Amino acid sequence: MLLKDKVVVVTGGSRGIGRAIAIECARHGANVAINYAHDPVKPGQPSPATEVVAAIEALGRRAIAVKGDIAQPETAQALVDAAVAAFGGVDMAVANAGVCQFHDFLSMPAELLRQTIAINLEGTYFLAQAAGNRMKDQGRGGSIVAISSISALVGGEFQSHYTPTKAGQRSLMQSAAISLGRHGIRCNSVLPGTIVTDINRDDLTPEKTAYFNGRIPLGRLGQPEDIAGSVVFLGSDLARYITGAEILVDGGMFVNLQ
Ligand code: RM4
Repeated sequence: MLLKDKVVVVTGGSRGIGRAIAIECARHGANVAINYAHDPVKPGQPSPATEVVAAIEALGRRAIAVKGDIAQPETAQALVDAAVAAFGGVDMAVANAGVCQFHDFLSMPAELLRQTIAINLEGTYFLAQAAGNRMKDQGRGGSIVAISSISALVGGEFQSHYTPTKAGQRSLMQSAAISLGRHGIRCNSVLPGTIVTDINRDDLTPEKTAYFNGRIPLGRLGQPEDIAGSVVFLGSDLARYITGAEILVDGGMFVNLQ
């Protein structure tokens, strides 16, 4: 119960890492507002956003799902406003929404570059700003966490549009930590390694999966649930003196040069 009665907002919270974070926060006692951009319905199944809300309610907590494109500045504000209306405030904001359409550098379309920056980096900026203002007005501190990546530290051949956004999120948390420290608002990053989600399902061929499993000291690719604990920790009072920092959650992949 590290987040008992806290209010958490999570962008991109209907699937993948965001979904696992939303549910783990609820397991630790939080009420949760998730943002999602798309909510495709498959016949006979609940939509992803509906499923996350139901999973949180099954844990005895409350949840709402708010649709919106996080690249638009007003989306983050609307998410914060919805959390305030439903649950009375915001204590933690998780900038998780992100895209990575793998693409060659020399032929990168300007549109794909700009869209990736708009969602991953600008979306994080707008959420930190909207949540930071609300937390400042509440006067009880808060925690902002960006879901960056191991790709903030290393390059990727087909990720030249994406790795700068991940480095940028980490840098943004450092600067925001300085601006918001005086209000008791902590800003940190989590850097996941390779986590199996919809974002990389096509990229992770059986051959690549076997290669990664061999390279990663802990012997396997990550699952979304492997990331959630570090986020709960950063939102909790256990992390009360941690700001402007980052946690690499990659099974040891980064340190294994060979
Ligand atoms: C990560 C890292 C992973 C990749 C995802 C899309 O940050 O580069 O290897 O699968 O991005």
